[in-house]
Amino acid sequence: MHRRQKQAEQARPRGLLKPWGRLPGRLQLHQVALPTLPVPPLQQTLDRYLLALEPIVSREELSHTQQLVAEFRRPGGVGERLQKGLERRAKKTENWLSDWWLKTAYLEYRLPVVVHSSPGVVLPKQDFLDRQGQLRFAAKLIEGILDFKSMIDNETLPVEYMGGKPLCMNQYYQILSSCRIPGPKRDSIVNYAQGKRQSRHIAVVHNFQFFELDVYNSDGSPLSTEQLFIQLEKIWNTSLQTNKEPIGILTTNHRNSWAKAYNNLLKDRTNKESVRAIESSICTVCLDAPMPRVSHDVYSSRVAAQMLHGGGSHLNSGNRWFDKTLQFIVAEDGSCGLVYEHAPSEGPPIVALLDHVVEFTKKPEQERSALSPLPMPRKLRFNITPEIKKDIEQAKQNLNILVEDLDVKVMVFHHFGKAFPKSEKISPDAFIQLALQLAYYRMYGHSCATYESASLRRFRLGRTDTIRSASAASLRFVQAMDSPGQPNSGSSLCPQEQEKTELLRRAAQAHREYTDMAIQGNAIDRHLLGLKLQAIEDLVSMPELFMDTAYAVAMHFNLSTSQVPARTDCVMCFGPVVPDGYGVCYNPMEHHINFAISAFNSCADTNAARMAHYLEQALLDMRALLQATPRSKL
Ligand code: COA
Ligand code: HC5
Repeated sequence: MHRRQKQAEQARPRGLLKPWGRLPGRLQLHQVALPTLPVPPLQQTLDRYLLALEPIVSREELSHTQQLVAEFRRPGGVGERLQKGLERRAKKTENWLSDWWLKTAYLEYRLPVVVHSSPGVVLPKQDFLDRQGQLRFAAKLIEGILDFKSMIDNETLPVEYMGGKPLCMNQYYQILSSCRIPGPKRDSIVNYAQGKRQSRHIAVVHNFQFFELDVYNSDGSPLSTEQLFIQLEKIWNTSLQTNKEPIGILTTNHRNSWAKAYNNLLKDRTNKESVRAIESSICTVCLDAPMPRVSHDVYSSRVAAQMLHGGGSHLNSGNRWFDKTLQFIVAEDGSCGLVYEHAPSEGPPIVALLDHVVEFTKKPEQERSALSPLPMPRKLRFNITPEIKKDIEQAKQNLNILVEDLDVKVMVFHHFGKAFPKSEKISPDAFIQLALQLAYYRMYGHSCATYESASLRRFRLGRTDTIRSASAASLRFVQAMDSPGQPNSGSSLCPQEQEKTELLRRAAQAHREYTDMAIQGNAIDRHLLGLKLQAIEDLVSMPELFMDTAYAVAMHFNLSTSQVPARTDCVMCFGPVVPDGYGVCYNPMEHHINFAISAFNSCADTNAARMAHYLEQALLDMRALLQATPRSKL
């Protein structure tokens, strides 16, 4: 290594992810030019924290928290001390938050990745109905993935922009050839994207049996669709038995249990080699058994659940390695999609890859060239000891309970899409978030702490912050929406309708302002988390502010939501983050909106289909309101 480069390497701050070493030259230049994530001013965050509590806690709780905030913020107090610590950290690191976030939100989170962390994506149903069609589509899909990979490898992936600002591209370099590894207290991520050990194979799984499939020719060119099809057929034909142990089900367990089972599994050399082959693969392709037939109206919800968890140990849940960052799923009945392990990346880079792959699958196949025979893909063998068998049985049981507990409802809202709010000069995202507030309020009679993901990718190594969609303005709007009308005072337009419209517009404006503040790095959630983690790092006693009931209420997100726009007409889904909450993911298209709503059956108070129903009604009522009050009359 060149001396100066070596010095630069050594000077680099240490972190869990060390992307700089991996990024190629041109991108590195792009990355270094990105701004670093700011630490917001302490007083600003505390003021905004109190505002955010207003719609979700009682007056008494709020006044108690006001006192705690006053204590925390006083000159020379603990708040200032922690803030200084954060500012020092920001000077020393590429991004003061990213390693902390990765650990707190993912690697140290102990619940199973299935349902609790890994999102699923349902792609439009394909029109094949048999194995030939399934394998041909899977082959095309793999070719599309390799095409996208070549853009990453050659640095031809265009830099993305949001609101005219260039975005951090680091996540694209973390999604292929990577895998999560369970650990007793904290997991880790391995990445085989570059260097000598760069991956050349994918892992294919069929009937719970894993194979290592080399996807490059000896001259380095990717295999063609035809070649891939032949290789997939070989895999299929050597994995016809359906009585195999679903070894992959181990990855669905609680992380501590899985970490123990992992150690045990890897004691055997054959097992270790097989696990390494899966971990180091570019991605996994799961050739699934068909789902049980269901009626048309529950089909889409059932597929979303399939993508999230595989349907249970008797169906396809063992046909996965859930720690693998990217798993593409192609079932014999034409349903297909993806499940991804969330730690290395947010949804948008994954969806950009999917959009590319889906478009690629629509291209006509290229001219067939003469095919030289390829070696048989390597079957990955596992020796199952009685102890491993016990771990598998335990994992099966836990997974089946989780599968039974998950309630998913997909709703394609087809009355209108982004175009309608735009025509009313309202941000579509704000409109949808307000509809969610209205639906929740109508169901429960109060507002709840609401999380919406905001991208921090304007900053180097940025991930997300939280848009708190429940605001004083949203509460005023939802309360007004169903209050009994005043008698019409003779004008053609009921004055109350006008007032509601104004409240809707103001609340939408407030949401848009919060969004802008969040994507500029000035939201409150990650800052508060940073102050709390700084307190832990400095070994000062935990400030009372973080042990307060109101803080717990604010962090208990009964509505956990995310907008993930895609060019493909796909449905994206994830689980709730609290036992009595909803997960709501939406993909707003121009003339319709795809929603997936999740809840837990074990909670008597939540119901995904009911929420979907109220959401549909809320969206329709809001449109009717706006249409009844033309803007010119306001
Ligand atoms: N009048 C007319 N049009 C408007 C408008 C208004 N008042 N406000 C916004 N629009 C338009 C926008 O120009 C945009 O147009 P386009 O469809 O041509 O691009 C469109 O409406 C959508 O804008 P909006 O609904 O306001 O949302 P957004 O695209 O700005 O997205 C977030 C908001 C929060 C989703 C986005 O900032 C973000 O952070 N995305 C990443 C989230 C994420 O990472 N999710 C996954 C986590 S894993
Ligand atoms: C394919 C869609 C994936 C969306 C996943 C997502 O939104 O994850 C959120 C990430 C974040 O940091 O906000 C977390 N959330 C699912 C809990 C909203």
